[in-house]
Amino acid sequence: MATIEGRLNRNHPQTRVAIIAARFNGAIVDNLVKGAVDIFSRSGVEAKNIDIIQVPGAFEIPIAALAAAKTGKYKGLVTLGAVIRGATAHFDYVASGATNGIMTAMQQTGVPITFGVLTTENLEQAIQRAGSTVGNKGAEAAMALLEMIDVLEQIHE
Ligand code: INI
Repeated sequence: MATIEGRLNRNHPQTRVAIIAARFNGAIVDNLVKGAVDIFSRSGVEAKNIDIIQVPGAFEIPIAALAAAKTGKYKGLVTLGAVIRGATAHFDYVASGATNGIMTAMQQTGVPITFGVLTTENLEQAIQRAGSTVGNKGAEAAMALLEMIDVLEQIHE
């Protein structure tokens, strides 16, 4: 019997990744980016191998993720954004557009893309998930990405 699972203690000096970050709700997203970069740095991903791709809002994340994934340059992508219900009537469209588009980009390319897009009822919940009381979802998305990169490499071995 063989069990394949991602090793979190692996060093990643050759791993190249990109972070796709929405500028909308930038104060929140900046903290998600910091959390993701911190995890990558502590896992040995070199700063020169981390590209940060800025897009206007969460709705634009999928097209940038698809384009980045198609280049073949990246082992994986982290997507970061904050969609806050109180801020807009079109919350559901932006949130589901981002979610479905990111999943489609991942399925079309086979490149792992993790989901660090907050979808919250209000600003308070977003702040909590961006490095205060409920952890940092950017850091979690970076950890999930490193795990998936390792799982996929082992599947392909
Ligand atoms: N984009 C977000 O990332 N978060 C939001 O909460 C948000 N709201 O509230 O509207 C938002 N809207 C912008 C959207 O992502 C697009 O950038 C815009 O519609 C232009 O296509």
